[in-house]
Amino acid sequence: MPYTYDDQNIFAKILRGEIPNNTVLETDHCLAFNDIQPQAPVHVLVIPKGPYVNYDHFAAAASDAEVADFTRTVGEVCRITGVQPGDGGGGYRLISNTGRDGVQEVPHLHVHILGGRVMGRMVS
Ligand code: IU
Repeated sequence: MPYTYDDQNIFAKILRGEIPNNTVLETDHCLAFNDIQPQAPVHVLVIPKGPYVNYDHFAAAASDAEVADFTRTVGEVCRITGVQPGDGGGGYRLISNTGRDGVQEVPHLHVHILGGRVMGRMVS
């Protein structure tokens, strides 16, 4: 599936520094920042710096270095924010809304990290 990246999307503007963000962590290939409408005590978005529309696009087109950095950044943010699961406690939920049926709003890949409270069961 070919993807056309819209460089006017809000996360592209954040990456270019045109819109401020509350950064949690920046790496060579990723930016992690607090969601402006948090749904949990910890609600961080992790995005790649590369122009990837969604998870499907990223999985097919990103380099191994980008994929590795993304995965490690998610883990590092969980450690920094204190939501990583210990012995029987903590933990978090990862969500990446993808495409129309996933009800993705911003067309730049992002993974939501949600934590700091017990999540509800996923029913929809
Ligand atoms: P979605 O998976 O595309 O639905 O999530 C988009 C998220 O981006 C949503 O949780 C918004 O609150 C968040 N967000 C943001 O953090 N900063 C912004 O300027 C905008 C949206 I617009």
